[in-house]
Amino acid sequence: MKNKPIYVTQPSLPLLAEFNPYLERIWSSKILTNGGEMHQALERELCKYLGVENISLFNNGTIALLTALQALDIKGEVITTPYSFVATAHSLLWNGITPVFVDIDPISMNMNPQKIRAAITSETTAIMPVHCYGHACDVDTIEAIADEYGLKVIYDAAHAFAVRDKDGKSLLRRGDLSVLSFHATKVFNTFEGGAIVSGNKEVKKKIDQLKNFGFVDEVTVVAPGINGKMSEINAAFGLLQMKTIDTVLNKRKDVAEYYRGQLSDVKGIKLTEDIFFERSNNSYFPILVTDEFPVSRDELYERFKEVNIFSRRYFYPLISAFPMYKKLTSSSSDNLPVANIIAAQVLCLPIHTELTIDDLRRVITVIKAF
Ligand code: T4K
Repeated sequence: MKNKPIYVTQPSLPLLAEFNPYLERIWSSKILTNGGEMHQALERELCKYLGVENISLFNNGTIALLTALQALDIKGEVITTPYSFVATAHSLLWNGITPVFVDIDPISMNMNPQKIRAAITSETTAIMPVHCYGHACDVDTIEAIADEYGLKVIYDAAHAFAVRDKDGKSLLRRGDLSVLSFHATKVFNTFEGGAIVSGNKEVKKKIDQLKNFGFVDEVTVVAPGINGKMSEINAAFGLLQMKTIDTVLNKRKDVAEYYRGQLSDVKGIKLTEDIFFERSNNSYFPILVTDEFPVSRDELYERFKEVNIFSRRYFYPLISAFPMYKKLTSSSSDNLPVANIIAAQVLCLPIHTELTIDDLRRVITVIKAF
């Protein structure tokens, strides 16, 4: 008999019975969407919990990214990272913007700020870095360069729920906007969902209009907006998830600490270092399988699969390798040497709240068997 499957992630779910009272309220109000009671309550609770001024909820992180670019009127070229989920760059293409990829830093695996200046042209209007795996970018350096050249900064913070920066404050308050994903695979999930964190009320107002077709009132449309609204059912689920988020973060921390303890001295396995932040959310547990390990990253990935363990190669292939990006000058491997190496070595181990100690031992046993 095969062992039970272990997935790279599983959503943390409350008891179904706990969700029923929320559903009953929605059923009796008959308000299903368009900024109802649950939606407003979740925006308030998230602002309080995350320590930010303004949040606009969305139906997913990708539509939130598209809208963030529209809200700041970003055009021309945007400097970004090839080492991310493809939605980061797709949000640029959908807005008619050309992504310009710069290489990543080998330690943080985030955009290397030292590479930004050389990528700036007269067409550049913004920088879109990603806090990959919830690891904070070097925000001070990125924002200093942006200020010098008059560029906007939109962080793809899809992985960075509740991450604090080195001052102990919310990482999400940095830059002009930060975009979150509340997808089922994320630390905090609303089934599907996302949000934009903005620093001022005027921008939030614009974002809220854009996610509602551009309506300002019943008869006035000021922009070609989109339908990016989060439904009441998703918002209600988010309110319920807020009750357990600290337990979820602590459990993830325990898993990460176990892996670190077990893997720190395995020859050929390199662990990431948390350098720029004080509180990580452990949304992923990436390891690098280097040449010193007895088998390749892909052989280890396949071995895991044989024993019903589903690790993932986030983020391989690089975004720049996909057909719609391949022809860009900035996609050449000469321009992205570090990203190419990391993408060939990375493997994300299972990390979520449902993992038992036996599950974790199974993962470690596979690695140590080589
Ligand atoms: N920017 C960044 C940096 C992102 O990482 C993402 C999304 C976005 C933007 C866009 O945000 P959203 O528009 O998605 O809100 C997943 C997710 O679909 C995607 O949200 C996420 N990043 C990306 C990194 O991963 P897949 O194709 O790897 O997911 P999938 O379906 O293979 O799921 C992985 C594992 O999770 C499964 O083996 C089992 C488990 N799982 C998955 C789902 C969907 C569950 O247990 N339950 C579920 O409902 O893309």
